Amino acid sequence: MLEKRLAALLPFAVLAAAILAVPLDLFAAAPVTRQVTLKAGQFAFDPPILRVNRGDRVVITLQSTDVVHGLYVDGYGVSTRVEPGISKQVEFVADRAGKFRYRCSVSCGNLHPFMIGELVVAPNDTFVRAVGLALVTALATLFYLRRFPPAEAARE
Ligand SMILES: [Cu+2]
Repeated sequence: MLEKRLAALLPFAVLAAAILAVPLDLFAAAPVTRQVTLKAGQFAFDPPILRVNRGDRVVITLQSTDVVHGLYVDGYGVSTRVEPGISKQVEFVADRAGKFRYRCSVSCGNLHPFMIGELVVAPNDTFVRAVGLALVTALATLFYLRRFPPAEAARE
């Protein structure tokens, strides 16, 4: 009888797997353009952390508050340099989720190696998947209880 019960739940398992496997983009919030002004100064970036969602277009206006600085974003290969008084714009699509460091790429003083910030690209779909899985679990439970009521189970 166990096989029959498991077989009855199979469609739900398939549905749950589909929710996990479906491409990220279907669940993602509509991508937006993030305009950010990033100020580089000895020896930090302001803001030190940039948070975006996967799929967002990121437009960074880089400004220097003192000497010549650079910007290099790990994993995205974004690279530019900026002179004081002249802002520089770079843009890219944050198509990979994760944490990526951005660093100054122009030797700008003795603490230059510590001039590091962090780009956080959120996967942008976890919540929707969780809701989907919870719904499938609830449906499967209801279906299972109707199909195999506990009273009948005792007789088997
Ligand atoms: Cu620098």
